[in-house]
Amino acid sequence: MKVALIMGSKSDIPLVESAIRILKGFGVPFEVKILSAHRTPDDLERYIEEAEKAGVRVFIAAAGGAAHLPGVIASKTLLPVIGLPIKSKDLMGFDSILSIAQMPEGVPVATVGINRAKNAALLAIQMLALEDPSLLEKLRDFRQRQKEKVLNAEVNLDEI
Ligand code: RP5
Repeated sequence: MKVALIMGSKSDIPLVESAIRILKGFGVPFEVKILSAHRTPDDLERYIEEAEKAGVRVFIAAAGGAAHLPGVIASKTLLPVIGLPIKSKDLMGFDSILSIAQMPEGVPVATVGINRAKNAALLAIQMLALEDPSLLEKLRDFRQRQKEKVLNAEVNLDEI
């Protein structure tokens, strides 16, 4: 297992699915858990230890609202933590992104945009690719396909 993807609540699943698809697509071994910094703090702590022992190299933590999950994970491990802010009902995710990004000095969390689950997965893969040439190759192909999609896109003036 290389990536541990943790989300704070079952309600986050739909917004995390695109990260799961990317990790699957790149063939990265990963595990997904629902654990909360506030509702299951002891289980979270135990899981972080287990994940480290199981060979996890990077954590992705998705959370909305007060969104303390990524920061709490970062406080318990020296592995990199990518924080994925989930759009909240009341404050549209501004609370989530600010909470995740504004970590105190000394305990960083790499924060992606609100609901940018795909980017969280890609960033994790880029980290793993530092020591894995085959993953790097897959990332090159991904970027190439992305580039071709943009260059092949056409504006149909009849449809406007
Ligand atoms: C956070 O609070 C979760 O990550 C979720 O985004 C948000 C709301 O959780 P629920 O009240 O839906 O369980 O902990």
